[in-house]
Amino acid sequence: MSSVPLSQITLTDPFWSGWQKTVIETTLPQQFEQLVATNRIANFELAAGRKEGAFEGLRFNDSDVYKFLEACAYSLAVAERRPELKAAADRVRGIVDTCIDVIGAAQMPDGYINTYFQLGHPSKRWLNLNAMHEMYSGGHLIEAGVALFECTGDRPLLDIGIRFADHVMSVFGPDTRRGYCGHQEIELALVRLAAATGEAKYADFANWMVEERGHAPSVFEAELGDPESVALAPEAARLLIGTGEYCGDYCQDHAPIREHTEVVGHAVRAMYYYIAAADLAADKGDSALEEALERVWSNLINRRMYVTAGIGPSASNEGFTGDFDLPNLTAYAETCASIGLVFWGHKMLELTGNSDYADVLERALYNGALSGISLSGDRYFYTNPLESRGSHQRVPWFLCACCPPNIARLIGNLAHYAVGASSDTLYLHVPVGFEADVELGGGPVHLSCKSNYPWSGEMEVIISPDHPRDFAVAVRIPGWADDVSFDIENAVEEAEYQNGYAVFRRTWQAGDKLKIEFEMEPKWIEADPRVRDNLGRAALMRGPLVYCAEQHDVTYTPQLFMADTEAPVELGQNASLGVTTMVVEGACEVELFPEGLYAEVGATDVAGSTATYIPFYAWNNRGATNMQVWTRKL
Ligand code: FUB
Ligand code: ZN
Repeated sequence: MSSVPLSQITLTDPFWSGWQKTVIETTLPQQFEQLVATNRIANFELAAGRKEGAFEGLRFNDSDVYKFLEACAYSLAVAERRPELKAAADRVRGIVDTCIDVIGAAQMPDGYINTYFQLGHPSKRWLNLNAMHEMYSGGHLIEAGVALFECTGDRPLLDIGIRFADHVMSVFGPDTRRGYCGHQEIELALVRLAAATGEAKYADFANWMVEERGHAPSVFEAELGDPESVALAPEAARLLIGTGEYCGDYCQDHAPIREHTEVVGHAVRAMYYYIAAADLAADKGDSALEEALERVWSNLINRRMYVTAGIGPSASNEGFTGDFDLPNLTAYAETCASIGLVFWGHKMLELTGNSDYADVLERALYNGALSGISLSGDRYFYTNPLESRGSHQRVPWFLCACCPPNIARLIGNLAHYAVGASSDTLYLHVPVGFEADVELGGGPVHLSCKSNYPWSGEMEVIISPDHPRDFAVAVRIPGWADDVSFDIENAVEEAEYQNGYAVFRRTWQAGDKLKIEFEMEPKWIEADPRVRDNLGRAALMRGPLVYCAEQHDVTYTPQLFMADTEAPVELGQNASLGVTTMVVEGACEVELFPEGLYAEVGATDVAGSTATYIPFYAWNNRGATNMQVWTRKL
């Protein structure tokens, strides 16, 4: 199973086609303005000798430019099939060319590129792998180069990435110097580079780094004994606990990957690490590595993930704490971490074919990741708490701006995660609407899927091979759907059920119609009682969407609500947000506590109320206010 190249597929459902339009027309130009205003582009101009001055910003700011370029690549591919986006695409193309020109000029003759070091610490390269992000930034460069090459056929950025990769491999390797990336990223990028170039050496090198990590002696521990290395990033001392003992949890350097049992440390690092490992496990058919990944995945999904698929509750390590520790108000749940979960879930899906991974991918996509961007496409959340007392608010940019370009690249490349294909099967992982032209069963097939997901569970796929042919259409049955029905017009529908997919293998003729309906009833969800913050509470979901109550729609503070989870839930519309709402009519009570902090039991008055819930991803688009996902049950 692999993906359908963006040149062969267009998303057509109003939801995602709308988001892709917003990204190319609004998000990318707005992000470029920020990259310029914050001197991220200027850093390259300085390194290229085109300007005088000093480096500005965080040491991994180059990566934001690369990730932005990757997002541009996908949007350009999207626009190629959508003529109405041509003007926006031309603008983006101009921005891309400007960036590539200056990045190429900034690269050093030996292939090294990192403006932080080139401008401020030219003699200190590769001294502190743990904290300095040289491989991380370079990994994003490689990914951007691969994406532009794959989406537009252009080589210049790919070649810059290749020169950097070759440089890294001239410094590190099994026969030269032991090393791996403090913030995993280059591993997964090198795997992509190997696939794009056909050069297995890049995947072998990535494999070496993935496997070296966690074996004693730790590369990062050794760096802590080198004063020159420590001087570059004194915060690397966070890897020392108690009496000064090294603890590699933060960067998944605590044990060799095959021994991992729990997801620990910094959430984005963990996701990016396991993405590379899943790719390598697939390439090599390595079942022991696959088992290790399944173990860690199970710990994450069953004990450490929010209902929104936000992950990493703690701000102190931007990551994981312990099992069932999922506080709502203080949830860190970085946007990048949920995006990483979409990516890792997709790799696990491709590795195993099991739809459970698509369930999580979908949950992260429509909730924890999508909440990272405003409906207007130019404001962002870095953290995604499940409750707010009115101070949490999206902003146009961050000092540490990893999340904005990450959400732009996710949306641009969405077809990659939603639809898959093998030589004889089309997979609908997420029931998006699309038009695609793919090779199936040995010839071209046009596929058209009409969908109004996530608002409706009804879809219609029209399958048109150039002549009647045998192949399969495999439709994931979402974990949230209690009832599903399929209908093939003028035929007896017979599906085989495999790994959570309904597989229709038959001789398809031009114009054949497959109708799909997933029952999409509102549902109240409870958490395992060991999640103490959610005791006695429930969250409302419909289809893949988690809902929340936002002060704008209700008379009382959502935190005071107690909902009758047996009462009927009416569907409504919020035209300004463009979302389906859910209304718990009159079946909600509000506690009116007497004046003062404490009162005798029974002194509280109760008022009947109606609660309106909106999708979690759509909150905070009408100003900062109180919000809550988990409502107390009556
Ligand atoms: O370190 C690079 C990025 O910045 C991480 O992925 C985020 O968590 C933020 O710390
Ligand atoms: Zn981020």
